[in-house]
Amino acid sequence: MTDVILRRFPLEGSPVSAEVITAGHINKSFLVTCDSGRRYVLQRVNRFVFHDVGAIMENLRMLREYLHDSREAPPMVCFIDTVDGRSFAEDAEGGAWRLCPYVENSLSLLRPENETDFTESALAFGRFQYALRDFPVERLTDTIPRFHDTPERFRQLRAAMESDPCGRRSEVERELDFAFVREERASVLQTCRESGELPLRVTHNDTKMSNVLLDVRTRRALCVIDLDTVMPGLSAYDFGDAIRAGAATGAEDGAGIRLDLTYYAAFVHGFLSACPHLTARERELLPLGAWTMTIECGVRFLTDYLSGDPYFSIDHPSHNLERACAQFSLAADMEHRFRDMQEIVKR
Ligand code: GN1
Ligand code: MG
Repeated sequence: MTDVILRRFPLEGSPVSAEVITAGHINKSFLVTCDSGRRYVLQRVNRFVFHDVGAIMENLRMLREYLHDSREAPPMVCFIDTVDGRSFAEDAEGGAWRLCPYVENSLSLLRPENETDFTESALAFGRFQYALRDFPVERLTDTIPRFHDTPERFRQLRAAMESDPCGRRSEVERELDFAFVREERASVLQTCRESGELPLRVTHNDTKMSNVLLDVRTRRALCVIDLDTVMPGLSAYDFGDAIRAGAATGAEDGAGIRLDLTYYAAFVHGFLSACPHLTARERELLPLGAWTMTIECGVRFLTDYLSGDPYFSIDHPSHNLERACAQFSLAADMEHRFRDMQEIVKR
């Protein structure tokens, strides 16, 4: 399949290999090497998740154009148009494929290896948000509507629980209780968004460490990647999702994970220094953002488990349940350390 698709793109040389890149739960990616030595990343976008690939590519085009002249902006990866001038190619089954140059001498870490790595990711996501602070957010299409609308995620969980299509509900009563007693607090950000108390920003919305490329030698951030969910959002989403994924004591599916406050502080430092434009209220709600994104992610994993795992790719049948439990364990630990989390932001 990749051979046929690659013919639709103007490559430097002929492709000699296409290896699967295993990172990511949604899209399928390949590292393509050409006989010229040039390397590319070829991606098949998951259309079950992203219904309008054209809208994603149009968002990215607008952002690239806007950032083009800005000196402070971190570089964005550029997708390569097909030979017939389209932003992506379609295969016979309706799959959507796109291509970008592979960033040589770069490194994508699943988790930060030290605090400096994590601060670098905070600087990269913070600079991205700062550089786009005056971009008219309303011009961006919501590529996944209500993506971080936490109350909506709870409604989806309730629906999956009630229909219980796989008969898994009885296994997860404890996790359901854990989630639903937190529903009200987890809805606070959405309420602030709707009331206008928090401003809409251009946000990345999937700010895990692996979505920043680091220079292999200097370990400085080169650019942010995985821009499919760049949409109007809250600064707390980007801060929060990064903490959820990178300031935990273990992997996203690791049993009993907790918050590492040293990593948390390293991220706060980088993010706030890159984002001097945040309002006092935005800064104040960053810790709540970390907790909310963690609960929300747990709710999404649990919903997917109850639904028979249609959304996130899994390694084994109970994977989404393990992920949900890990997120809830992390959120519970944040509740114990919430004062410290707030103090660190204030300082
Ligand atoms: C998904 O595909 P990936 O790994 O970049 C998901 C994120 C979740 C993340 C959890 C479009 O991201 O929202 O936080 O898994 N992306 C989408 O690891 O749903
Ligand atoms: Mg992603």
